[in-house]
Amino acid sequence: MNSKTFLVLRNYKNIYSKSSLFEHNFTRFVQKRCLHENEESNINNITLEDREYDSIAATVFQKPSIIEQRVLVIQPFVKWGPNKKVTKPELQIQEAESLIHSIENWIAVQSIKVPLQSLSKKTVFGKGKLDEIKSIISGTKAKGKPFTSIFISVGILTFAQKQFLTHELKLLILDRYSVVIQILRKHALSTESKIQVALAEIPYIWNSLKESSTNNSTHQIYLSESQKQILRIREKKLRNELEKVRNHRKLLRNKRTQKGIPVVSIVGYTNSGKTSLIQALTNDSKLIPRNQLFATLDVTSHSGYLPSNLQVIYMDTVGFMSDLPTELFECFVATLEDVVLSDLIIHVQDLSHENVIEQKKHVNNTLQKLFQSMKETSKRIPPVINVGNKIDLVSTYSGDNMNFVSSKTSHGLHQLLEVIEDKILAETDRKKMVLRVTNGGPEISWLYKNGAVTSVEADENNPNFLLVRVVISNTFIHKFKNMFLNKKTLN
Ligand SMILES: Nc1nc2c(ncn2[C@@H]2O[C@H](COP(=O)(O)OP(=O)(O)OP(=O)(O)O)[C@@H](O)[C@H]2O)c(=O)[nH]1
Ligand SMILES: [Mg+2]
Repeated sequence: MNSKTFLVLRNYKNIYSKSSLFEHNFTRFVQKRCLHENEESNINNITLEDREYDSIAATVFQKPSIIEQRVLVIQPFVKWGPNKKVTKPELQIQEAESLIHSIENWIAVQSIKVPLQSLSKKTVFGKGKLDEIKSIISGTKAKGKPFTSIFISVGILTFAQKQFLTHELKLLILDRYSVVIQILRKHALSTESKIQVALAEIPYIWNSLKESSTNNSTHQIYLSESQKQILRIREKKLRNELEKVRNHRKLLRNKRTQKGIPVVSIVGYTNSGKTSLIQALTNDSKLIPRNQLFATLDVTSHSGYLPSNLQVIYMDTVGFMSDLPTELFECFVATLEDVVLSDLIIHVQDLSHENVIEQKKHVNNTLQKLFQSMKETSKRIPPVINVGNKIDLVSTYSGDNMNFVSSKTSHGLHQLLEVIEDKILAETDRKKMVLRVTNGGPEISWLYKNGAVTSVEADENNPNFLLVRVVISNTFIHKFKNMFLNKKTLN
C-alpha cells in the first residue's frame, strides 16, 4: 500500500461523488498519475493493492456532504411522441426513490414529476419549471433542512446539462448513472465486481471529456495526450484483470461440466427476490437478501437438491433495471456468461410490484440481447421458467406458464422444485428409473457414484434384491447396462 496511490484513488472516486468538483479532482487525479508514469509501464501490474485501495477509498472517502444526502428527486417524463414511456411517472418516481434509499444515509426528501417534450434540451427544463424548482429548493432551505443534491432520474445527463443545472441550482446534480455507480461501488464485494464497477466509470469520464470539448461550456476539461494515455492504460489494465477473472470463471464452469451437475440460473429485475428464492430452495444461510436495489453484484453459485435427490447448482445474478446507460450494463455482461451457458433459467418476478409487467418485459428484452450477444459462445438457448414471487403480499394472482411462490413463507416451493426437476431431466437427458440390483452387489455403490439415488428398498418378492430409485443420464444407463448386463430394468 502506498499513500500516493491512495490519494490518487481518493481523487478518482471523487469524480462521481461531487460533480462540481469534477474538473478539479480529475485534473489532480491525472497530475498525480503523471508523476508516476513509470508505474504505468507495466500494464499487467494492477495490483491487488490498487484493488484493495479501491474498496478502501470507497469507504474512506466519506465527506460529511456525501455521507448524508438529502435529495430532491425530479422525474422528467415525456408526455407524448415516440419517447413516451408505458411506465407511469409515479412508478418511475418510486423506483428513483428506491435507488436513493439503497445508499446508506441518503434520503429522498421530496419527489416531483416534470412533463417535458424531450430530454435533449441543454437546459433540460424550461425557464418556468426551473424557477419552480428553485423556489422548492429555497423553501426547504428556509425551513433549515436544505437539500444537498438533486437526482434527475434519467439514464445519463450530458456534460452540458449537468454544468448548466449545477450552475443554476447550486446543488450536486445526479443522474441514474451516477446514483447507480454509487450503489454498485458500495455493493461490489468480489474482485470481479470491483473491476467491473471501476471499468464502468471510465466511459463516463471519456464521455464527459468529449462533451466538454464539443460544447461551449464555461467549465471545460482539458487533458493532454499523455493524460489521456493514463486513462487508456487504466482501462486496459482493468480489462486485462477482468479477462483473468473471466478465465478463472471459465475454469470453474468446466469443472462443473465435468462433474455433470446441472446449473440453474436465477435472473430477474432488481429486488424481485432472486437471492431469497435461492436461499429458500437451498437453505444456504450465507445468502443475505436485502431490501436494496442491486444488492447482489456477483454471480455466485449455491448447491441444492431436487426432489429426486439430484444435485443442482443455482446461480444468483445481478438484477436488471430499465433506463440505465448501456455502458453500465456492458461491464456486467461478462458475469452473465454463466446464465447463457446454464441448463435452465428461472425468471423471478415480484408480483407485489405495481410495475411487474413492465419489469418482466424489460428482463425478457435484456435476456434476448444477452443471448444475441453471446450466440458465438453458446449455440443453444436455455429454457426459461417464470416464477411469480411474493404471493404472500398479494390477494390474487393468475397467469399462464407461471409458477407462484413466496420465498418468505415457502408457499409453492415444492411444486416449483418438481417443475425444475422435470425441465432439468429433459434438458440434460436424464431419466428417473427404478433398477433392481443384487443386495450386497457392486451395482448399488456404482449407482450412488454415477446417479442421484432417491431411495433404496428391499424387493418384497425376493430379499436378495434391492429396488433402487435413481435419476441417471442416458450415457450412464448405457454404461450400467454394459457393466451389469444381467440386471433387469423395471421401468
Ligand atoms: N414478503 C415477501 N418479501 C420477499 C419475498 N421474497 C423476497 N422478499 C424481500 O424482497 C427484498 C429483496 O429480496 P432479494 O432476494 O434481496 O432480491 P434480489 O432480486 O436478490 O435483489 P437484487 O440482488 O438487489 O437484485 C428483501 O427485502 C426480501 O426479504 C417474498 O416472497 N415475500
Ligand atoms: Mg440478490
